[in-house]
Formats: sequence, structure tokens, C-alpha cells
Amino acid sequence: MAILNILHYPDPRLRTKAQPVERVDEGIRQLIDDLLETMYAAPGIGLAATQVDVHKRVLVVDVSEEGDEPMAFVNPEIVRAEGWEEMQEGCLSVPEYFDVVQRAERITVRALGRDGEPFELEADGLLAVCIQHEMDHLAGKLFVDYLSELKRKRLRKRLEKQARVQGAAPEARAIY
Ligand code: GNR
Ligand code: NI
Repeated sequence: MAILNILHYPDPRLRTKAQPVERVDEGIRQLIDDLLETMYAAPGIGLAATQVDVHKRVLVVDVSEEGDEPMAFVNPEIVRAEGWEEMQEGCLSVPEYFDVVQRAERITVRALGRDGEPFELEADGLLAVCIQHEMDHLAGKLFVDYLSELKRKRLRKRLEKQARVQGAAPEARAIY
């Protein structure tokens, strides 16, 4: 198990489209376990492989109160979507920013589990939002892409500046 480094917007690697997994082997199970450990450590309620610079169609979520209901999705596909819902979202790749996004209210997802077996899941509420948010990551998409150009530009400037400050020598930080 390992805690992996999470990429931050506007890192261009977050725009990579993930490749389908051919076989759920030991390497994929290791990736799932590392994603879960990284997600719980963050802490977050979901994490896509894209966010740790692994471009395979794998995501994990746990929307339970206790954080004891890990779920893994390999090669997830939405086979049914119904209704619309707005929810305030955040993202581990977009630190300290939250905004409202509109998504499908109820979805049916088909995927392979950690055991390589296919399953189908109906989801609504936070779970549905989270799965859609993570599937966007696998397509190289971020929740900020749903915001206005103005909001996104402001946010990008702020995070670019923050990254410069963090990269700068301590004595130089005061000038920012
Ligand atoms: O931890 C997370 N919380 C969250 C809240 C509302 C909607 C989506 C999310 S996902 C996010 C973790 C993350 O960035 N996953 O990609
Ligand atoms: Ni995210």
C-alpha cells in the first residue's frame, strides 16, 4: 500500500484520457488499494486513477459516514441516467475551491469490481454525483470545466500563483 501524489489543476496530465483495463490482475488490485489509501488519507470521498497520473479506467469511492464502505470500479460505463440535480462539489485536484455543478440525479453504472467480476449498480444522491465526478476525471474532465470562463480563469491564476509560492525558496515567499 502507498499514498500517491495527487496532481493539481491546471496540470495538463489531468487532461489525459484513461485507457480501458484489459484484465483485473494483481497490478490493478494494487492500484485500487493505493487509490483507496490515498483517498482516505486526503481525505476524500472518491479518487480516479487519472488524479495520481495513472491513465487507466479505475476509480474508487466511499461516501459512507464512517468511511468503511470502499467501492472500486474498473472500466465503468453509465448505462442509464435520469433527472437533474445540483450539488456543491469540491475536488482533491482543485484545492480549496467549491462550486455547484449540475449532473444526472440517478444513474446505473456497469463496471468490473476488484475481483474482476462485472456488476451493475443503481446510484442516486452523493454516490451518483461522486461516480459521475470520478468518471469525468477518467475522460480528462474536471468539475471546473462546468463553470463560467471567468470563474475558471480566476481560479487557474490563483492556483498557478499558489504553486509558484510553494515552489519558491522560503525567503522569497514574502514577495508574493
Ligand atoms: O472528496 C471529494 N468530495 C466531493 C464532494 C462533492 C462532489 C464530488 C466530490 S469528489 C472529491 C474527491 C475528488 O476529487 N475526486 O475526484
Ligand atoms: Ni475530483
